[in-house]
Amino acid sequence: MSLYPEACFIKSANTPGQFVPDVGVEVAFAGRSNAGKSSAINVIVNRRQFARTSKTPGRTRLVNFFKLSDEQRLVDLPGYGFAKVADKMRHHWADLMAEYFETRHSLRGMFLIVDIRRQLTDFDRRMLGFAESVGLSTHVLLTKTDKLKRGQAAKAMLEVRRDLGDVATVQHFSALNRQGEDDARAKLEEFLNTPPAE
Ligand SMILES: Nc1nc2c(ncn2[C@@H]2O[C@H](COP(=O)(O)OP(=O)(O)O)[C@@H](O)[C@H]2O)c(=O)[nH]1
Ligand SMILES: [Mg+2]
Repeated sequence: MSLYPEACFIKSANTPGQFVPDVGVEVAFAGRSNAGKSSAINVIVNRRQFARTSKTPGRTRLVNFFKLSDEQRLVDLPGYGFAKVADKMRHHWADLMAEYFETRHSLRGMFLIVDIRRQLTDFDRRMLGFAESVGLSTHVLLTKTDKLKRGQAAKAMLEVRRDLGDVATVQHFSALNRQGEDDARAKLEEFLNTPPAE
C-alpha cells in the first residue's frame, strides 16, 4: 500500500514561470542522471506509475512536479553527468536551479540520490551547494547498495560521511531489494512536516 494513494504527476516546468503555485509543502529529489533517482522515488512512494512518467523523453531535463496528497508535493529535479553536457544547457540548468531554490517557500528538504559506487560527483556538490545556500536540509540516499559487498558498502558510507561532514544526513538504499525504504520514507515524512523557516 502506498502512503500516498492520491499521488499523481502534475506538470513539468522548463522556466520558473511554469512552476506550480508555491503553496503547501514540497520535497525535492535530485541526482545525477542514471544514479537511480526514478527508481528510488518509485520505491519510496510505492507507486509504479511514477517511473513511467519520468521516463517520458525530455522530462529528465525539466522540473517535474508530483502531487503526494493535498498540499504536499514531490519535485523531481533535472540531473545529468556534467562531462556530457553542452555549456548552454549547463547554464540553463544552473539558472533554473538557482531560481528554484531561492524562490520556493514551500520547499522543506532535499533528497540527493548518489550511486554508492561513484561517491559524490561535481553534480552532487553543486546540488548540496544550492541547498546549503538557502539553509535547506539534505538527506543523501547511497543507492545501488546491493551492488557492493557488506564491508565495501560500509566503507563507502564512511567515506561519504567524512566528505559530507554535517552538511547532510546519509543512509544506504537499494531500489532492487528495498533496503532502507522505511528510513527513507520516514525522512520524507519528517521533511514534509517541517515547519517553514521563519
Ligand atoms: N542494482 C540496482 N540497480 C538500480 C538501482 N536503482 C536503479 N538501478 C538501475 O539503474 C539504472 C538507472 O536508474 P533510474 O532510476 O532510471 O535512474 P535516474 O536516471 O537517476 O532516474 C536503471 O537501469 C535501474 O534499473 C538499485 O538500487 N540497484
Ligand atoms: Mg530518472
